[in-house]
Amino acid sequence: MTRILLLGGTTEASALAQRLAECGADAVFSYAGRTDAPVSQSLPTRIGSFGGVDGLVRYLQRNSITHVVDATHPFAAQMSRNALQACNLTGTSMIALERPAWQAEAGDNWTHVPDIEASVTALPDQPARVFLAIGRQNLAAFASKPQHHYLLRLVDAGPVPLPRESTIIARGPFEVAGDTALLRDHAITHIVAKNAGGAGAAAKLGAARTLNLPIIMIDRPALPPRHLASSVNEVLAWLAHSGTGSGTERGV
Ligand code: 3Y8
Ligand code: NAP
Repeated sequence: MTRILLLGGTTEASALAQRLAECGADAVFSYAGRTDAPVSQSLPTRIGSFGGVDGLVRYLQRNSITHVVDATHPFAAQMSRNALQACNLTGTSMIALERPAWQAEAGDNWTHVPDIEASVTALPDQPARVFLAIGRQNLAAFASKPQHHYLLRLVDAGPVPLPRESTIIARGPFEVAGDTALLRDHAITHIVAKNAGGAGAAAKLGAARTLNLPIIMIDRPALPPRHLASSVNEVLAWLAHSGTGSGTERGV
């Protein structure tokens, strides 16, 4: 009997959840509980961490999970590493739904950096006005350059560790027109972004192109080799062909 654990938190995960619900799949959606009120899903949903690899192994065993789909964000590297390890330990089938990295287009002004710390170093010393479109978890690193005015976009309100900042509370996905107006209204001179891929966070790339602004692009953390899919349909085909049920059961 196929039972699916869908590790979510991205637009693609939500789209896959919808498709699984439509075909009556036996699946559960998982959020980390990082935001106060995550978007509701069309699958039964669990919220909160598993408790490391051991906790995830116990979860897989206790819930008779046969397939794991890792549709987390490319920067959710710890979750992805844990999922791979737990699935190897329990012999659970796993696939990762990974969206392609963004590529700079002709005329774009991107500086690639390997991590958050390098993105701080890449900022100028002269005071600038910086759009930090990286969420909340990594803001503390920028306190070492307090001379800049930071425009922050966060999912939930809360204290931020930066002396000069303006905060926008918004949950994507975002549009180019809205991001262009935002960057212009705040006289932004630099953008820091994670190479998230996908459409949900791509609006700022188009806005930077329109306004001819430089982007400091944080490359994705490296992950161990794993079975990859780049679309929802590819995951559904994998589930249909690797399902363990007899021919008579509803495929997914
Ligand atoms: C909790 C679930 C859906 C999923 C939507 C996508 C698109 C909108 C764009 C900017 C960049 C950022 C951030 C972002 C985007 C989608 C997707 C995506 C970027 C929610 C969600 C959860 C999170 C966690 C949150 C992080 C933060 C990152 C904000 C829900 C809305 C910056 C990543 O306050 C915090 O602690 C926020 C933490 C991890 C990165 C960070 O380090 O701060 N996402 N984002 C998930 C969970 O609990 O498991 O609340 O509804 C999901 C989405 N965020 O179904 O429509 O698919 O990427 N999320 C980045 O890409 O740089 C915003 O502002 O331009
Ligand atoms: P992370 O750093 O890789 O994960 C840290 C720990 O959070 C994991 O080890 C796990 O705890 C728990 N966790 C993460 N994702 C989980 C999930 N879907 N279900 C249950 N537990 C989860 O992850 P993150 O970067 O904080 O991302 C957290 C969530 O936000 C993920 O769902 C991700 O898809 C979403 N998100 C992240 C970003 C981003 O920029 N990082 C952007 C958009 C959406 P235990 O080890 O204790 O089990």
